[in-house]
Amino acid sequence: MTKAKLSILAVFVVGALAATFGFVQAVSSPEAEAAAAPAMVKVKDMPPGSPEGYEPAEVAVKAGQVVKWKNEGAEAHTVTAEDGSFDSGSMAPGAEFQFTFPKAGTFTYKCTPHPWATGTVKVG
Ligand SMILES: [Cu+2]
Repeated sequence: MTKAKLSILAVFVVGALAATFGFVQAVSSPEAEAAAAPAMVKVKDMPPGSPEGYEPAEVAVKAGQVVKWKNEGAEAHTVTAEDGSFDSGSMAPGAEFQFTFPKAGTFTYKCTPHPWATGTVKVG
């Protein structure tokens, strides 16, 4: 076998190993299991000055878990991270938004049109 053919073979073998490893990791990771059960947050209307609006205002999840918000109010709302890591954009009444939290930390968010209403996601 020529050197060129050997290096093509080597690239193929390394690629196949990487693909297999990636597949096994995706199937068996705790993230994949946690993702099966999203945490739900209801979004309610937000009277001026009231800090309430997200119910519950704080949820605790594991890294890799999904949090799902549903607008149960009569007005449009958003779910907008203070650090910019996620943003639902305007959610019409009945609309849903979900986000997967990849790593541990405390993430606060607010409603852009009603910034007095805030929520927190604690990722362990
Ligand atoms: Cu709002």
